[in-house]
Amino acid sequence: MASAMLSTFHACKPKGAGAAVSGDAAEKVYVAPGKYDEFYNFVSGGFSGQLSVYGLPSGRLLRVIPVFSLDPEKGWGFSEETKPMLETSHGNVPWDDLHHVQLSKTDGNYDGRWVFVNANNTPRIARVDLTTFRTAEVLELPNSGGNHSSPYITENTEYVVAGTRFSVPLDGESGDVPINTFKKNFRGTLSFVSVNKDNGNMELAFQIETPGVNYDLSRAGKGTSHGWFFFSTYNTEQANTLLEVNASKNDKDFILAVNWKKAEEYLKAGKGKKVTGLKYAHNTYDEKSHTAKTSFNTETIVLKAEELEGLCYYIPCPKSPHGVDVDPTGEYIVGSGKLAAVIPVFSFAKMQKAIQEKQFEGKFGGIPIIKYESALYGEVQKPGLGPLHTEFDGRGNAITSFFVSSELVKWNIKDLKVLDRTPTFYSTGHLMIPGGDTKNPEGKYVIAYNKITKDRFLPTGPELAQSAQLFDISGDKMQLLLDFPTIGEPHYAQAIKAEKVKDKSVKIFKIEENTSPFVAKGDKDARVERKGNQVHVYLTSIRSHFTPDNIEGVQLGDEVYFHVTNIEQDWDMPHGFAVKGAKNGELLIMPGETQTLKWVPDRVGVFPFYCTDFCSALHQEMQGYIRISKKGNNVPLIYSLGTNQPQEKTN
Ligand code: K7E
Ligand code: CUA
Repeated sequence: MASAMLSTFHACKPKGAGAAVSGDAAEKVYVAPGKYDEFYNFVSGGFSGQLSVYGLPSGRLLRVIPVFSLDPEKGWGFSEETKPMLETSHGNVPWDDLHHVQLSKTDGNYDGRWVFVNANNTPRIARVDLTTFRTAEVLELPNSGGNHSSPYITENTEYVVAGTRFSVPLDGESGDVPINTFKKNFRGTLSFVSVNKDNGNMELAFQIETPGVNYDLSRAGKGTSHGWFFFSTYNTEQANTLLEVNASKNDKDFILAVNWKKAEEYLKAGKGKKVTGLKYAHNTYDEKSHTAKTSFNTETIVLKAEELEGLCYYIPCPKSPHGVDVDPTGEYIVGSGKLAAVIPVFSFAKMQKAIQEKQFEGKFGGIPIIKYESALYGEVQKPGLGPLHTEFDGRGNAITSFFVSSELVKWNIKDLKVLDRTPTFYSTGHLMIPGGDTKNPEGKYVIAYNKITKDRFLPTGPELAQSAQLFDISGDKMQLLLDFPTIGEPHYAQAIKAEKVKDKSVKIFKIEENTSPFVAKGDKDARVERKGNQVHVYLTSIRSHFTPDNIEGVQLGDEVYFHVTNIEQDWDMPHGFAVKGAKNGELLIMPGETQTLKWVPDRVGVFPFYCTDFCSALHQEMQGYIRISKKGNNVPLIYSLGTNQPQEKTN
């Protein structure tokens, strides 16, 4: 039994793997040199911990935005200013696993302000600002382990929501319990993070505590179902070992429907329990001082699902559902059971009626279970093997990705008939239609994000790039247009019309607005100061020199802080900074910005520093020296530019 089930879990290679694309495909993805793409495509980097940005339809990589991992291309996590962004209650975490991408929404459509992403391993949500394409904020989540059904957002970005993948003993209690007491001691939490409408700032508004299961994915209701949130669950068996067998026993797991408007009422009525003694990090990056800071929160408010009537309901859903997706109207909720032979589509209206008429089939952990048939709109029959995720084309159709049978399948939401299927290469995870989770999808393309590429690209050793495959969906048949490799593993992705973002892009930081305590706004501010064993070097950089470029009088045992201000006020004119032997990497500094490299010299000598970003014809001249002397010597602290000329005679 178990082995038969397991074998279905491995991907099979579709027939026609070498299928040629049709003649006009190249034309449809060709973006002429110097022309812009129509969409920005934000693609999760999976185990890379980063978010990458591609143009569509060209598939050109435009940028990798560092979020949860160190990034030497951007200096992210290396400069003193950015280090706090990786801070957590566990200390500085240099690498995480990013799965899901959510563009901010107003009235159920993308508004082009922010992108939210999740860190799976050490549970966090980040907000990326789409004026700078930089991470502006990171919030750690307490009482969570494996932040996977995250960071899905409500239709006006009222909340960013995160369900814990792993149920765990809660942080406020002793976690020192036998693992096989899962049923008794392990709890699930759903975190509702509020987002400030003006500046995007996140705050953990409340958490809902539920019986211990695994939460996989989630989606907000919209339109008719606005005010509700849906979470897929698996491991309702509450197993704590060999889950591939033990969490696949139940014929049906659940979709948990949460009435978050009701949660707000309960909070107002004082039904939330304040939990103290927690510790979770909140990191913010200020673009005026170009500096991040970390603060730690200690409290949250918890609503207990089983004690609050009308807050939560379970809907049975076949076989360990992965994705749960809501159509553009908000009426249809699609559950994708990884091991199921059908795709169930639930009706929000029927679900509401079932609640009113108490059409329940008992309770799970104190929460009512709505009868499957009472909430079911219908089932898509024989769709494929291993359905994972569904997006919507805005013309009444859904497209579902299939991992095991490696295909995309298009079906009609009303009559649940399969309309078209196309092979993918191979083992598609998420898929994405631009605007595919909004009220108004742009049903022009679908992209399959594939786990395996095998023979699709030139071999590059044991690991091949994961890939995205772009299909035209404007006609009846899906038409493959393009393969392009991705950074890391693409899980979810979203795409937005370029014009909603591009003109808001920041080009420079105004030097007069720079409030860094370490700024040098011009050469007159450039200087070197000693404070005990700390030496602070305030450098400016401009094409093509640093001020100062000769520094002497630093001793072994000193800590040197290079505060480099790029005083250029020109778009696309960064300077870099590197000093020999620096164990902490390098810097890359944007126009008008100040960044700091901490350097602890480990030997006596003269060490060159230089600009790492080819910035002008005289970039190779953009260099300097710092002299390190023995501790306790009497070399005076001096610094200069252009005056420390060569000695006539050497001795
Ligand atoms: Cu890759 Cu959304 Cu983490 Cu499905 S999840 S594939
Ligand atoms: Cu500055 Cu090269």
